[in-house]
Amino acid sequence: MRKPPLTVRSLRARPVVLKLKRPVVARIATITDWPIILIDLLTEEGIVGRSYLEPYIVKSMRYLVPALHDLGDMLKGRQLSPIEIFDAARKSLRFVGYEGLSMIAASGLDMAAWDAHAKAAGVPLCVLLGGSVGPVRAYNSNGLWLKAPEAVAEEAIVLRDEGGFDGLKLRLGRTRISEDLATLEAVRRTVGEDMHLMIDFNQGLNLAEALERCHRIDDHGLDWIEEPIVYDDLDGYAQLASELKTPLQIGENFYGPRQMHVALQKKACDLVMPDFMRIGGVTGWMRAAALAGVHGVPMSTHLYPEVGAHVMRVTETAHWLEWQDWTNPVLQRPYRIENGQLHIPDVPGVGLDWNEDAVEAHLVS
Ligand code: SMN
Ligand code: MG
Repeated sequence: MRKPPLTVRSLRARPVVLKLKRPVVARIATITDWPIILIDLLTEEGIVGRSYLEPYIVKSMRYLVPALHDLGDMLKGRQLSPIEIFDAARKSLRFVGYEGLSMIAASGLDMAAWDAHAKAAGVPLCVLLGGSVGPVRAYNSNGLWLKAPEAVAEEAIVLRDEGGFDGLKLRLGRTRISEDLATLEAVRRTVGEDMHLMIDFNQGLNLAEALERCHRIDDHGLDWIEEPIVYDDLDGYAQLASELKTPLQIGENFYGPRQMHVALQKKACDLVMPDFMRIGGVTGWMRAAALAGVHGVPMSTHLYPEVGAHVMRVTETAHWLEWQDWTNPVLQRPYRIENGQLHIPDVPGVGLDWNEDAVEAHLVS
């Protein structure tokens, strides 16, 4: 007999801040403190849906946490059907705009709702979505920020050996091109020709600089060049994509599938890598994955490796999962990485549980 649907009881959002083991040092920002909002979506039936958000900026949690609580209050008593919940959350914020913080809050809620939904069905999320539990190919994105070339090359070995990875992402955008080139060469010398190397400029260049730098690294056998210029300059991206041989990667700043549609229409990139807190959680990802499939564009994840692993199992053009372990300290059972692959735990839902001692130690108000 069909089980009755879950009913939303309340939402709890808790802000924590972790010190990054390897601080983010990019052209546009340095981040030492990593904000995480832990979301628990409680139901009348006792099932708890869990997700988290990583909004980059600690103070942003001061407005995101109340927004999440408001959504929880609004949805109290409602049937927990993830797509309906997501659409209701977005529509409730339509007058302040669909993007930015509205989308981030709705995405966090959405991921928790899908977790609860899969738990109620008693299956891992990837199974609920029509797939199976299995490994997902990942590259290590835990470091390789803007440091001296030799230091980056040394760290590349450490990151490779953290999980037998055959893909690494390094960041470029140093003051001088020569320093970027020296870093690329040092890393390549150290890890060898077989290592897949992705590079990320984190939006640090203007178009003229990007044209010059990207052409200079275009023959380095890179898997992709990511976000060389400000994320919303799609005309600039279209020019870069048409000139470069190396695949151009964007997407972590798409707010919803429609922005991805516009980027694909403009031929602004060769690859896409939506971020779960901006694309619209699992619901937004699945809608975007259909678009990527239609266009034949390889699709990678950005942050959120746990939920990312589940949806990659059912993504037609699944490419690379971005592995980042920055949330691991507050997780009860961090996902296992082996031979460069992420292994999904065979448990109902996404498989997120909080390490409450660690949460308590890092909670902020
Ligand atoms: C990134 C991730 C996390 C913090 C800053 C920058 C980056 C990526 O753009 O793609 O990993
Ligand atoms: Mg990036």
